[in-house]
Amino acid sequence: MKRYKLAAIPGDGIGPEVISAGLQVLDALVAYEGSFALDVETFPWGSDYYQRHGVMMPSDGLHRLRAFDAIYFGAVGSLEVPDHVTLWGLRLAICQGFDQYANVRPTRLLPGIESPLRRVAAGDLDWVIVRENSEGEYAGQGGRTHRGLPEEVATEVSIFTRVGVTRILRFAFELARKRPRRHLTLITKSNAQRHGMVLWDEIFQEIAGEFPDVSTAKELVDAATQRMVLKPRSLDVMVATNLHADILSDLAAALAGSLGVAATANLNPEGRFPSMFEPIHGSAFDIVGKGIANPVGTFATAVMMLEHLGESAAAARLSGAIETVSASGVRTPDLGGTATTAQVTAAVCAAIAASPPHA
Ligand code: GGG
Repeated sequence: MKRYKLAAIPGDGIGPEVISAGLQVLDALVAYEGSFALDVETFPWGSDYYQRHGVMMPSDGLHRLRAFDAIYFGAVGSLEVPDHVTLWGLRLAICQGFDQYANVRPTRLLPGIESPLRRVAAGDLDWVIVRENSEGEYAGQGGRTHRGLPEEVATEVSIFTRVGVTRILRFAFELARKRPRRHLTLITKSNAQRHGMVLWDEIFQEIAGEFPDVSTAKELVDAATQRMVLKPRSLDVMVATNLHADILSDLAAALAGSLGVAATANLNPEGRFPSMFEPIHGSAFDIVGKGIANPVGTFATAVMMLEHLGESAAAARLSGAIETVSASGVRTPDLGGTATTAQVTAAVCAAIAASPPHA
């Protein structure tokens, strides 16, 4: 029997609630499949850890995670610790430390969920946003001088390297090639940002020649937002910088009903380091402890993780169970329902147990 080592980092806010739900569903899946096992170790890193130790994770944190096959991450962000400290101390420390340069964010309308867009049916909204995840606006370059004085200066420098841009664009083309529509939209702001964004345009043009089977389009990020709202069917795979794609994927999730259903994978595609899987939502302080956090994004994240591990049959079963429960109307309040996290989790576990065995 195959055994996978899984590091769980529930993190902050509703992170522990949704990761606990995700692990329950994974347990149900493992029990049903019987062909693989997950050895889970949970790491109590995050803002509470910071309050006690002054760091979001210990200095040997990456070294300890290195031996795992995958990382299952909840959320980061707290009312007590500044956001830039929590983000850089944990999520970005792992993404950048493990060179997880490809952040994949699929969005699809689940059965029974109504989009806030009028006249949008399930097949109309089926996108994957590829977010560059190692540099760009998140390069961490810049600084502040003359603090507190009227002359104070702050710089936030975006770094775009040929290596970084080439590898994410090639990744996006490869991904687009595997989808039925084979269409890739490059999203930049190369009219205003005339250095880095023009480099993206040029490299995109160069690489497109290697993928004659993938149709392409280019869109400025502002225009992309209205295309997503007004002509959702015209989009398939989108690729954009770290910041642009982060913003676009929140919009995408909202158009699919709720941030609570959206999943993401932070991939080191070459497998030199473990990859990390997380719901795209943050810690959602407003609902912590109420038992109503939507666990569907964390379940969909588990689907991506199982696919990454090579457990495609289990991934398909879990995906089917999520759809069954979504169609049945068992939903948390963010989707207009009245179910609790525990009720959605129990319904997905029951749907797994009731699913037909593999042919
Ligand atoms: N599970 C995703 C998460 O916790 N995100 C927190 C956050 O603030 N992310 C901002 C970013 O990654 O750009």
